[in-house]
This record gives sequence, structure tokens and C-alpha cells, in this order.
Amino acid sequence: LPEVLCIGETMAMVTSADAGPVATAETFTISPGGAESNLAQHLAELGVPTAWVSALGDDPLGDRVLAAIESSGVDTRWVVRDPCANTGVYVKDPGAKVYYYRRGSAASRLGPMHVSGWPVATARWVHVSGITPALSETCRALLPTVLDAARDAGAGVSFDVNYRPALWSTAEAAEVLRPLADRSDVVLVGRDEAETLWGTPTAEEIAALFPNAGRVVVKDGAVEAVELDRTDGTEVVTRVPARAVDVVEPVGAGDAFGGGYLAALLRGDGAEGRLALGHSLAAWVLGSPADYRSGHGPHVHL
Ligand code: KDG
Repeated sequence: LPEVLCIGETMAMVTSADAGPVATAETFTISPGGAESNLAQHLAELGVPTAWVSALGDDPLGDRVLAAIESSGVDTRWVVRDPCANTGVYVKDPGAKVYYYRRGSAASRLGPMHVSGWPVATARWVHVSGITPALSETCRALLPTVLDAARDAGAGVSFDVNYRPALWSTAEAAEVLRPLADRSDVVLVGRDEAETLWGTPTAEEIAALFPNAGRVVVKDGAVEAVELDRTDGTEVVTRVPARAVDVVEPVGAGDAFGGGYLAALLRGDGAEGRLALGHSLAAWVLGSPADYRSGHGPHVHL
């Protein structure tokens, strides 16, 4: 059985094969586009038994997404194939411009009624993100049910804030995401993203938004990542600078950071090791135009 469940929508991502604009491209690549499955692939490739749980249409794009995610060793047996809805689609143009075709997608039809069919009771950890509550009313109701089930099972929860401005307003996201994150054991959040949502510019102010979370990890792009850990009573702050990298395209780097961080946490590494493995995987993905990049780069010492 999987130790970690990563729950959330993955779309079929369309990009031009030659890095030019989709409008004039002749050949395209289609690969999975989904924050939670990206993280699941990183975890699985780092040796953590991981399942990705979601829904796809019963269509060829769904087949492609599923096969690609399975190829990293991710367990997909709980993925629903919905005969009444399509796999969502996501077009990514140069400059990381994204266009969503996901309203009414199979994953947007997930809801609290699905949770009892998922192996939360036997999981050690559950990973979710702030994309899910933006997808539909049923998806919004899903996360509290998942968090309840994880608490009942004694499983840890990580929550990546993942604010997606194309899906909802800043004000609505700020209101919905804060209490969900505050119920989690690990909050992963971008410094810029937190400043946009809640007006909090520093790691300490951001962490104070989530007083009940055991660990808050603030990712500050090319600068550093900061972990604020209260699991031992007092707040311990650890800062690790980011690696110097030539950035090809940033999309997916946050998922990679999260995968590295969680893999290190689950195997018992200390705070510096957790942040360092997060940075290493992020650096690997930053050096590629893809959202997900197999492997973990030559500089990762596992
Ligand atoms: O997280 C990087 C992308 O894969 C992600 O942004 C796509 O899940 C996605 C979304 O909803 O934006």
C-alpha cells in the first residue's frame, strides 16, 4: 500500500515541441499537467511508495496522463475514469503563459463522497493543494473531508497553497486557503504568493498566519527557503539559500521542491537536509522547460 497519497487534478498539458507558440506550432507534446501528480512522481522516483488519487475522463488524453504518471512508479489504482466528463486540458505557451480548458472536467466532479474509497486510513501522509478548492463546489467540499479522514487515521498532511489566479479571485482564495492550510502539518507556500494573498511579506509573518501548522515552509524563489518548525514547542527557524541556476522555465519547480522536502521529512532528515533536497529537485526542474523532469539531477546525493 502507498505511504503517501497525493490528491488533485492533473490535466493533459499541451506545449509546442519546438518551444515556440502553440498558435503556429506544427508538432506538440502532451504530458501530465498537475501540481499534485508532479509531486507524486518526484516522491516515487525518490523511493517513497506514493499514490496519485484523482479522476480522468475515459478518453485518450486520460490514458496518456495515466501512463506517464505510472511510468515514474506512482500507484494510480484509485484514479477514477469518469465516462461522463473529459480529462482537463492545459495549454502552456512560451513565457509560462497558461490557458485552462478544465471547467466540468472529470476531476472537477470529485467530491466528499469519493473519500471513503481512498486508502487514507492506511496512509502515513496525505498531500493536497489549494488548486482543488478552486475547481468546483464539490472539490471545495472535498478537502475538509480529506483532512478529517487524515486526522482520524493519524496521517500527516501537507498543503501547498498553490494560488492560481486564473481560477479565482485573490480575496476568495485568501479566505478559503488560510483555514485549510492551518489544519495541515506542513504548509508549503511561496513568499510572493503569500504576499499577494495575505499581504505578509516575511517568512515570520507568513508563518504566523498558520499558528496550528507544525511546520511552515516559505519558498522565496531564487533567494532561499525558510522552515519554521513548532513541532517541539518553540519555533525553530532554518534558512537555506537557493542554488544558483540558469532558469529555463519555472513552472513545476514548486512541486519539485515539495517532493524533495517531503521525501527528506519522511525519512527523518533534519531541517537543513529537508530544505536542501527541496532546492536540489527544484533546481533540476528549473533547468528544463517541462513541468516535471524525471530523475533528480547529478548533484543530488540521496
Ligand atoms: O504546478 C505546476 C503545474 O503543473 C500546475 O500549475 C498545473 O496543476 C496545475 C494547475 O492547476 O495549474
